[in-house]
Amino acid sequence: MQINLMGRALLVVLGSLAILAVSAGLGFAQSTMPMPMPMQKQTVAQTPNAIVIKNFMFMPMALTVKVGSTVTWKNLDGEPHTVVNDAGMFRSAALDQNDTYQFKFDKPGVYRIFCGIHPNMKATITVQ
Ligand SMILES: [Cu+2]
Repeated sequence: MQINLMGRALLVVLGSLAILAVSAGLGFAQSTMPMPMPMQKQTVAQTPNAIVIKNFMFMPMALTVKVGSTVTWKNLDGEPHTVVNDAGMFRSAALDQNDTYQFKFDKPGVYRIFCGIHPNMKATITVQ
């Protein structure tokens, strides 16, 4: 009986930890993605030529588009980010959460971009 009770107690403790972990995860998701915005997130996911900035990363990190395409960046982080081309062709203002930036690529080539605030954030757009 005692072993059974201890086993149950252990299960209860583990269950509580799992609930805590899940609620912590939800809290994090809500802080990076406010509730009124899920529709916009879907729109971005379905929009071709879109790069999402999330968790201090450009996603996708490599994107290939056709000449004449407009690429849209959207910052989902609570921290501001910028979109800067290393050749100086374009540079966004600081993008706050859910802000977007667009650039139209009229010439084929490989365009490297980074975040001016966090230069280790990089992505490459190939225009062909
Ligand atoms: Cu950044």
